[in-house]
Amino acid sequence: MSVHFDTLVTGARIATLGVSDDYGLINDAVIGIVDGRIAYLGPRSTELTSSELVDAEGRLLTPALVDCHTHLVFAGERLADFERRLQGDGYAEIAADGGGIKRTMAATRKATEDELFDLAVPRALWLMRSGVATIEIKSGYGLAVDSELRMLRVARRLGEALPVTVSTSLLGAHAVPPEFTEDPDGYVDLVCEEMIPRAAAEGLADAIDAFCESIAFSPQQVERIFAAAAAAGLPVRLHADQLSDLGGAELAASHGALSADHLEHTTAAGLEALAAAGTVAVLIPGAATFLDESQRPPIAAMRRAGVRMAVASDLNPGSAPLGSMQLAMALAATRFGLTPAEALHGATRHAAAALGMADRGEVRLGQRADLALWDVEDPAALSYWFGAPLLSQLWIEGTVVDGVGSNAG
Ligand code: DI6
Ligand code: FE
Repeated sequence: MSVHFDTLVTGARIATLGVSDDYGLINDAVIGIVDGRIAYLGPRSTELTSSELVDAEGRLLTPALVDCHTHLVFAGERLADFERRLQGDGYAEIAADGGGIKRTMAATRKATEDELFDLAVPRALWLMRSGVATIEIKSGYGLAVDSELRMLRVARRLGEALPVTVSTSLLGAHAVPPEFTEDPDGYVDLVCEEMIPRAAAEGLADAIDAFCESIAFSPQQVERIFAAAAAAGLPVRLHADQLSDLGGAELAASHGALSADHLEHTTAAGLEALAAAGTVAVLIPGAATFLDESQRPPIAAMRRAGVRMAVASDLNPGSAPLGSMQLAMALAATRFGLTPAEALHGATRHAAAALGMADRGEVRLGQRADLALWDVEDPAALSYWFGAPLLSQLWIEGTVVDGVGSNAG
């Protein structure tokens, strides 16, 4: 009796990531795809037939990558800030005198929805060319009700116009906008009483995020935002302990956050809280590298505490103009000391967990057929090459994405 598939991929070295601390490699297994799902994973046999047949010729196949932290919808670049930083000015210093997030806010508020969309499409394509099939996108450059919702609408449109899955986070609490300089708590009221309820009612946000930092929002203000998220039935995530330790990890964990992101300054107590809550630590080596921060997140302690570590690009105009998850993995290895296996788990399985998605991030029966075929054989090569385009072919929900890999098609 023959079994028919939409697609069969033969001859791949498959990094299944089905084991927690290694690649879970299987050589020369066959993957069968039906209706966008992995329907077979096992030995080759003459009974397996398919509409499409792909011979991987010994190349590496992994789950498609998941970028679980980006700010890729924005207008205006920050080249003036960049040049100032190269002259020695600090990120917080530039933010304090008119640059930083507020500079991007001014440009983003002026842009129309169509303009923001047109600017964001190529950035999403950059990530897809590095093997990404799922992208989290935050708002946070509107800092007013209408412009924040506009950013989320653009993110939703990207998910409809492109084959990638887009997961959205409302980051109204990214910075205090100029109208509220004298009344930051008044701005938090606006986030809690208008932005979050409207984003929830209009189905625009999959999660609520906040930036907990001395230059942004205090733990007390974040508490209020998280309470409003809970009232709206939305999960939370947090930019925590990036530039200083304000107890952001403990705060995120105490609200059962999906993820706590950055964590350069997190203490042992914070890591234990994350492990106990099952909150994923999202590592962002691109921002630490671009800002030339010497403080690294406590990776060894994360391992000891059993915290799941994801890796993300943070694609944004200020701290991480980084358009490649492969480069994010390479930086996670070289700058933060992750093993290449940890970096790959971090860019797939754990990143999916950071988005609350259980249907992707591994090569296993029943998972979405979001798969990346690479022009390498050894999975460590993905964390070794800096910015080389190694993607051969990308499938999203079982369908080949044209124009993003070296395999013309
Ligand atoms: N942390 C970051 O690294 C980005 N946002 C945040 O909360 C920076 C965003 C920017 O500078 O535009
Ligand atoms: Fe960020």
